[in-house]
Amino acid sequence: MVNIYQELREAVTKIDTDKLSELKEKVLKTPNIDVDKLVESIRSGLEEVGVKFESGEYYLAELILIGTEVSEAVQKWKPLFEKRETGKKMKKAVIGTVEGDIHDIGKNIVGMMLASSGFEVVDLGNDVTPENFVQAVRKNKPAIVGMSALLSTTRDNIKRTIDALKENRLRENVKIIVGGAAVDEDFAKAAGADGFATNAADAVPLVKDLLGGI
Ligand code: B1M
Repeated sequence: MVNIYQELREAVTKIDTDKLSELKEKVLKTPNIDVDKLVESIRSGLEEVGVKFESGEYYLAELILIGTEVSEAVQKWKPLFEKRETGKKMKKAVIGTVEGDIHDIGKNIVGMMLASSGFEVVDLGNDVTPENFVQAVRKNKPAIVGMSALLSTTRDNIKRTIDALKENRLRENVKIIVGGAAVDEDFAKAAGADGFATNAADAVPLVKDLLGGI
């Protein structure tokens, strides 16, 4: 039997917006939705869309369409992420997609997961310059800074941001985690980050671990 996660993955991959609209509602009405499986089905569906875009099967207009649809779905499903709420607010996390990069679906999910685990999340949005990260860290004094990068042309802006934090003597006060399709463990280490998360579900235990197991 096809389950809701498979249906969702297929609707994303086929850019079937009618089916996706139906599933946006169905997900909210389905009891005991597994949020991690939900995220994985849209992530893997979008990954396949990316492959089809690269091979010329899909055009930019289709990439924009599915990107918008999935962003809307994720916002609509926000209550599902909030169900994991632990109650008390803990430490602050400043997050953003780095300069030059407007991909924000993954970063938004990471933000919701952190918020649902008790972090106070300051989301700077996308295309965030190193200077804006510096200002936000100075103002909010977070325990965590999280950066997302999906383009190979923008991932070096992670290092530029970390360097800017160092120049402003703010680096030693924060733990920095990075993620997104353009980065991996080795890149994270070379850029000077404290950790890398392959997916949103891994981001939460990673930050808790970096903060001494809170
Ligand atoms: Co673009 N895009 N895109 N795109 N896009 C990619 C990234 C690409 C791989 C597609 C491809 O060609 N195969 C390719 C990059 C190639 C490269 O650099 N090597 C690409 C390109 C080329 C482009 C444009 C240049 C296209 C053009 O204009 N010609 C352009 C660039 C715009 C810009 O940023 N300046 C562009 C534009 C867009 C849209 C705007 C149309 C849209 C984004 C909409 C939006 O985000 N609001 C879009 C989309 C949808 C994609 C793909 C298909 C899907 C991305 C996505 O949302 N995935 C993508 C293909 C791919 O990723 N393979 C592609 C779902 C999301 C849940 O996964 O973001 O990986 P992800 O997040 C995961 C983990 O990575 C992790 O947790 C998340 C959940 O598990 N994670 C973190 C992410 N951030 C984290 C941070 C953390 C921790 C974990 O800590 C802080």
